[in-house]
Amino acid sequence: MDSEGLDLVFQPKFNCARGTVCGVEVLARWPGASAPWQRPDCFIRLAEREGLAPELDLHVLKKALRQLARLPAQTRRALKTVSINVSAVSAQDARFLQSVKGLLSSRPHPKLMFELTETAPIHQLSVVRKGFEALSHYGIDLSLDDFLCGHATLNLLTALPVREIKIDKRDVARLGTPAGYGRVAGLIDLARQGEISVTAEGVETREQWQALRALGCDSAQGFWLSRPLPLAEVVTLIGQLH
Ligand code: G
Ligand code: G
Ligand code: G
Ligand code: NA
Ligand code: MN
Repeated sequence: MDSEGLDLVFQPKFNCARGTVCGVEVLARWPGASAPWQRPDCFIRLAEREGLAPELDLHVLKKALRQLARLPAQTRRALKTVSINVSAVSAQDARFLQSVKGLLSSRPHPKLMFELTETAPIHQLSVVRKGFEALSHYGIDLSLDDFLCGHATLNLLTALPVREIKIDKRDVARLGTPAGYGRVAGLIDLARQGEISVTAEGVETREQWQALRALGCDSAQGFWLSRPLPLAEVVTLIGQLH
């Protein structure tokens, strides 16, 4: 895989109470590939199997920081927190963690959140914990992506310095049913008890957005709020909203 060829899109994240943009999630796209392989779901798993996930995640981080650095300072501040997806494979890779520290200690950077994705199991929890404790000194917060939908368990919530959980779009899609609503309410309660913030993903309807606001969810992403966009279009959107 030629990681130089990866494109980045940025999905705005909205504060549920205010309706304003409170961050962006960086999502990789592989433009040269045939249709299904353009989706990260496909190529991240391939990268994980081939041992390329740390390189890919580092490439995305570098490229995102480069793009963000070109923005005027005021615009950069308006983007608030920048979320980067980090494979569990990368989070267990000492060289990846070292490279991130090297990258961030050498230049100013935005407030970062690393979303630990559950596409691979975590065998070395202590490596991940020490890694994220070290990264917290560089202003990087840890988010658990697709919370309780993949390999990750409740155990991670207490074993790692978690600042955010992300409710997956599969759970958001079931908000309209009593059981689904109850599950999301439970996840939000759980986070509250740990003083962890909650972001819901995959909000596609006004009803879902309103339900999440009523439940006290902190922030949300989804096609109904904004699709993932090139960075310049996110800047335009923020200019229109704020
Ligand atoms: O953008 P899309 O919805 O297709 O993303 C699918 C999944 O791929 C998401 O769960 C996201 O976490 C993951 N993903 C997107 N970009 C990256 C990346 O740069 N690194 C890793 N590890 N995962 C990513
Ligand atoms: O779980 P993860 O962060 O990897 O998922 C992000 C993925 O979900 C990205 O591929 C993004 O393009 C996609 N996505 C973002 N908003 C929505 C939405 O409202 N509905 C659906 N179905 N997918 C979404
Ligand atoms: O509210 P209405 O359905 O007219 O929404 C128009 C567009 O504005 C939608 O596509 C949606 O993405 C966006 N939108 C709806 N509600 C909110 C909100 O509370 N905050 C922000 N920033 N955008 C919203
Ligand atoms: Na993510
Ligand atoms: Mn997710």
